[in-house]
Amino acid sequence: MTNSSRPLIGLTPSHNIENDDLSIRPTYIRALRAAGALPFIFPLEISRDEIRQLAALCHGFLFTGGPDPHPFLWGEEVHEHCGTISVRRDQLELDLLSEAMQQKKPILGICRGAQMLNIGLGGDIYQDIKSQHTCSFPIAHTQPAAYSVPTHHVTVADGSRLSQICGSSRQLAVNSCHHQAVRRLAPGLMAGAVAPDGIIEEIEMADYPFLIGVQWHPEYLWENDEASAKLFRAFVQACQSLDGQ
Ligand SMILES: [Mn+2]
Repeated sequence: MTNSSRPLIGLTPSHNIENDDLSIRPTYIRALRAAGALPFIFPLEISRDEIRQLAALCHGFLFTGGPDPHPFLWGEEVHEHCGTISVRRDQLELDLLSEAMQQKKPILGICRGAQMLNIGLGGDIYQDIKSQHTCSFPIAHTQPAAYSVPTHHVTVADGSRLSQICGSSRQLAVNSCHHQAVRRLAPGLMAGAVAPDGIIEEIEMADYPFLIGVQWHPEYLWENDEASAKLFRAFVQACQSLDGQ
């Protein structure tokens, strides 16, 4: 990669199962470009060999937000409050995770993306926090405010990659637009941030170039929130430093 070229980051698309359209929220594109990357979107109609070929061109991967993974992936029946499922998107993301990790390339997961990292590595998720997770003060994880407004806090774990990236603050104020969440952590992952109700809001792998999943949406916060901007910059820097390996 020359000095003038930006690290190429492959994003997983949203899949509308009604009309088969693929889409991407421009907030992801803006956040990555502001951090110095060149983003593009993966197709769904693609073979495993083609995923490997495209992945080899990428410097990093962003697993984006979206609706609900198929519970068969972790051996559960579909809960009555599980949302829309795209089997083809699930499959792309599981295949891409496998290829990305074989190539030891940086990975960032956001919301559903974080959950897919955990599922792909052998963990599982709550299909519906409200129905499956009880506590004395339930937090509004589906927030009653615009996505650009933080509505709950997370406590960052000492010694986590997230704490190195975000600096001194042990508490981060985050937005929250999810009804599912990581339940059982996959082997090799740790919780780098937890909400006051005990919901895991960040996962990371210590023994890997860069693998972080956040349950919140930093792509709606980075313009006014230094911790979110730092997260995107750290991800893109990890993609850049891969060059020459
Ligand atoms: Mn939340």
